[in-house]
Order: sequence, then C-alpha cells, then structure tokens
Amino acid sequence: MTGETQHNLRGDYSRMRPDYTVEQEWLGYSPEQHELWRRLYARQAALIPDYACDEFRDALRDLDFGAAIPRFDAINAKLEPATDWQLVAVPGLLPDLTFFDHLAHRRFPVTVWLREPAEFDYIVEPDIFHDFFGHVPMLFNPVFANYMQAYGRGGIKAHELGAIEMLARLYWYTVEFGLIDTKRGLRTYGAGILSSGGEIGYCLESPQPNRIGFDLLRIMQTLYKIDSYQESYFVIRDFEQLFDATAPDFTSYYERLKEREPYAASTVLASDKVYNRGKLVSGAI
Ligand code: HBI
Ligand code: FE
Repeated sequence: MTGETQHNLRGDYSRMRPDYTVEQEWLGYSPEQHELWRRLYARQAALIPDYACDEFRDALRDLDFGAAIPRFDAINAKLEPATDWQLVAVPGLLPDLTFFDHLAHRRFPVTVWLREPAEFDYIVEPDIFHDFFGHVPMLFNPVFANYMQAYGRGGIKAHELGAIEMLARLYWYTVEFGLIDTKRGLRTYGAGILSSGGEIGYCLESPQPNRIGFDLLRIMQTLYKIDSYQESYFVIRDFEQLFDATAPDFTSYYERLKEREPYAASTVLASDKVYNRGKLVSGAI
C-alpha cells in the first residue's frame, strides 16, 4: 500500500478496531465460498511437492486446511506454541505502519474476504487465500518467523527515515517472491508465488526470468512489477542468510541507496551471482 490511498480497496473497513483488526465471522462464509476454497487449495497443494521448499511443504501437510476456509483461532492454537506468532483478521490491505506494527508484535494480518470464482487464476489485492495459503505455513518456521518480526521492526524505522520504498522491495523479493537453493534444487518460499497457479512453475522452470543470488542492497535498489510475473527472482541459501542480513541497522544503507538510481526489474549486474540469465523479451508476458 506504499504511496497509495485507501479509497479503492476491497473489504469492509467500517467495523474495524483502531488497529484495523476485525472478527473473522467464520459462520458468514457461504457453502459456495468453502467450495471455491477447496478448489483453490486442491490446485495449489498439488504443485507444492515439486516447487515449494521443504519447510512450507511440511507445515502445509501438518496443518491440512484444505477442506474448508480455515478458522483463524484453530490455527492460532497450533501457531502460538510453535513460534509465538498469531493470526489477526483484517479487512484487507493496511496502512504501512499498521502492517509493520502487527509484524513487529508477531501478529500476521490475514484478510477475511475470499476472491470471486472469476478470479480463480489471478487477483490483484491479497485475499484470504493468498494471505493464508501463501504466508501461514512459513510462519511455523522459527527462523523465518523471526525474520518477519525483524522486517516489521525495520519497517517502523524505515517509516521514520522515509525509506519504506526500499524496504518494501526486500519484502517483495523475499517474503512474496523469494527462491531458495536446496539439496533438491531451487524451490520457493514466497507467498505470492506459492498462492499462484501459474507463477509457481514459471519462476523455477521458465528460461525467461533472471534468477540471481540474494544480495540485500542490490534488492533494495531494484524495482518490481506488480501486474505481471516477475522479471527477476532472488535466491537465498537458507533462512539464516535472510535473518542475518536484517540484523544490522539499515540507516547507513538507506543513505547510500538514496544517492543511487534504482535498477529496472530486468537488470543483471556484473556482480550478480547468476543462476539463470533471463531470456525475457521486453513485454513478452
Ligand atoms: N497490508 N494486509 C496487508 N498485507 C500486506 O502484505 C501489506 C499490507 N500493507 C502494506 C504492505 N503490505 C507493504 O506495502 C509493506 O510491506 C511495505
Ligand atoms: Fe502477501
């Protein structure tokens, strides 16, 4: 929601608390909505063994929430003992600071509304399927869970420093669209990919996009696409690398980055560790 106003957001913001949380009102979901959830889940779950990292795959299998739209309180009963995180229900996208504050307190905001059947393959704003299927399994991994909290704390600071745009690129290229180098080959842990029927195969198998080794400052200097598959994906070695990269104070990084022009999403640099150099023809997707 960086740099945007709220008027065109989907979702009912009229009954929220000051921290933007609402009741999930699980009994209000219709049988058709539960059926749509089952179809979304079945399509996506079938892709997970080939494309998701083991941490995501194992958590998804243990949680087994494919039969109906899950109840947040039932998942919280498992999540709190595992990593001390909890899910909170929200109407949709939140103002940056509100979002960061929840993460900094180990609360993950999950949108309550589900997309329409016509949006089965593609949706612009995050709905409950993206937020839940894509994000929740990774919150069971202790190192990743700590990274998410560090991101929230960093976001509050970036807000004070006028650097949210740079930090948001880190979230985009890791939490939403990140790849990881595993013994079984490249896999994904990114929620934007894991909740997408098309991009999950594309990001790992297509010759078109760049796949480049994780580099914190380079990522924070790189623009991203919100309306097409990504032109570049960044690959971490393990979740410790992600957590360790966010341990230092970013203040001096932002000062350096503010003096530089951002890179286009398609850029490959001589200093990049290249897993795949994209064969993307501009405008091809
Ligand atoms: N709100 N509910 C919700 N979910 C997000 O992923 C989200 C948000 N608000 C802001 C935001 N993401 C990003 O713009 C920040 O990471 C910068
Ligand atoms: Fe997301």
